[in-house]
Amino acid sequence: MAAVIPADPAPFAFTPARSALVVIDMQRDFLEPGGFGESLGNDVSLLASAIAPCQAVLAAARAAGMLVIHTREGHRPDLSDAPPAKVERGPPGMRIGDPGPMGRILIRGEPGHDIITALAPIAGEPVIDKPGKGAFYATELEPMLRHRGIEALFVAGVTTEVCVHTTVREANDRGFRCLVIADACASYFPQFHATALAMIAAQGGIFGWVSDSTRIAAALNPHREGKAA
Ligand code: TIU
Repeated sequence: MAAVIPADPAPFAFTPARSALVVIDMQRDFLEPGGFGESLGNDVSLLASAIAPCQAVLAAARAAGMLVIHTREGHRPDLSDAPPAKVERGPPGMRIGDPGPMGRILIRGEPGHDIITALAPIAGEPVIDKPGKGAFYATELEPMLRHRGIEALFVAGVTTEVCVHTTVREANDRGFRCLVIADACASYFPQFHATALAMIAAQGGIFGWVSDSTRIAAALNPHREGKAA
């Protein structure tokens, strides 16, 4: 059954069975001290505001029986999937692949690459490992969505203007309608967060819609599994 969520610039219509929640890169490497985010000179505490809203939309999506997908940004231990243009960011000795307090920075299998405990995936939720900023680049995400008939994405995670934006732009070009969950996203730069959200909703929703976790959880509530909706 179709439902509607209040959103900017216009209400967002969706069918839970044809929608997925995508939680982008809520990893220790970005949210905790000693990881990739801090190595780039950022105050990682600025991302904590997204955790509780992510928990709220995860709970609502799971209760509604929606597909939930998590992503992680990271690279192979031999860095064969990491372009030099990316590795060369940040100070030498604190770059991708260098050792840090949570293991090698932004490397798959290291403690820093894990999704934070508060948002850990549960059984049956696919985790997409991505080498780039966008979740569609060099991953299985698009066929995974097509096989399940997904046409709308609810997008949360970090950072708003980097991996969330890139993923939403990729999704929009592939024909998916994206609802970005403002308070479930965060940036090391609050002004970039605000501007990135404004950019999505501007021009009549040039590549998406913007809403928040409260409005989304309220809209999903009548669709809880086992309830008539
Ligand atoms: N640095 C920054 O803002 N973001 C990233 O490097 N990756 C993600 O956004 N996940």
